[in-house]
Amino acid sequence: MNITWGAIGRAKQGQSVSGDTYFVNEYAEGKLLVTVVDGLGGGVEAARAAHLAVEVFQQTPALPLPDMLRQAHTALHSTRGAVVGLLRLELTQAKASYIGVGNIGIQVYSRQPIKPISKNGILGFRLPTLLELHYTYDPGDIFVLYSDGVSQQFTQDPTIDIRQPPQAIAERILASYGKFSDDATVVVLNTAK
Ligand SMILES: [Mn+2]
Repeated sequence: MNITWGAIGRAKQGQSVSGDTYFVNEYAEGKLLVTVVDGLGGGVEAARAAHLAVEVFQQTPALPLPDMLRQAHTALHSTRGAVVGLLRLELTQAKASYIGVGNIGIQVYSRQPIKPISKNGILGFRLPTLLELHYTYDPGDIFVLYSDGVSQQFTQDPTIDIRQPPQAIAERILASYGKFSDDATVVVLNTAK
C-alpha cells in the first residue's frame, strides 16, 4: 500500500533558515504520521524548537497523539515553543486522527465532512486541553497541512487542481498563497490506495 505525498517549505524573505519544519513517516505498514511544526519567532532558534518536536514524534510514532504532544511539550520547555499539527492516517481502515495546537492549518478535500480544528496554545509554554479528532475518509481524499505563512484563502480557490500529483499541488499552493512575511510550509498527501 502506497501513499503519495509532496511538500515544500520556504523561509521568510531575508532569512536563510526557516523556523517551520515538516515530517511524513510511514512508521508501520499502512500507518503514517504527518506533522507541520512552526517554531515561534523565526530563524535558528525557531528551527531548533520545531526540530526538537519532530524528534519526539520520530522516536515514538505509535504512541497516542496526546501522549506524543505532552512529551514534546516537556521537551520544548527550554525553547521558544512551537505550534503544531499532528495527523495520523491508518490506510487500511481509511481512518484519520488529528490534533492541532496553535496556528497550523489543515484542509481536507473530501466528500466527507472532515473539518479538523486546532486549539490555541503553544508547545513548550501552554498546552491546551488536547482535542483528538477522528474521521473516516474516502481513499483518494487529499489532506493538506500548512503553516500560517500560507494564506488559507487557497481553500476557496477552485483553480487548484487536486488531481495533480501532491508535489505539484504543494508547489502551486505555495507559489500562489505563500506569504513573504513568514516562513511557509505546505504538505500534501493523496490517500489513494
Ligand atoms: Mn509562522
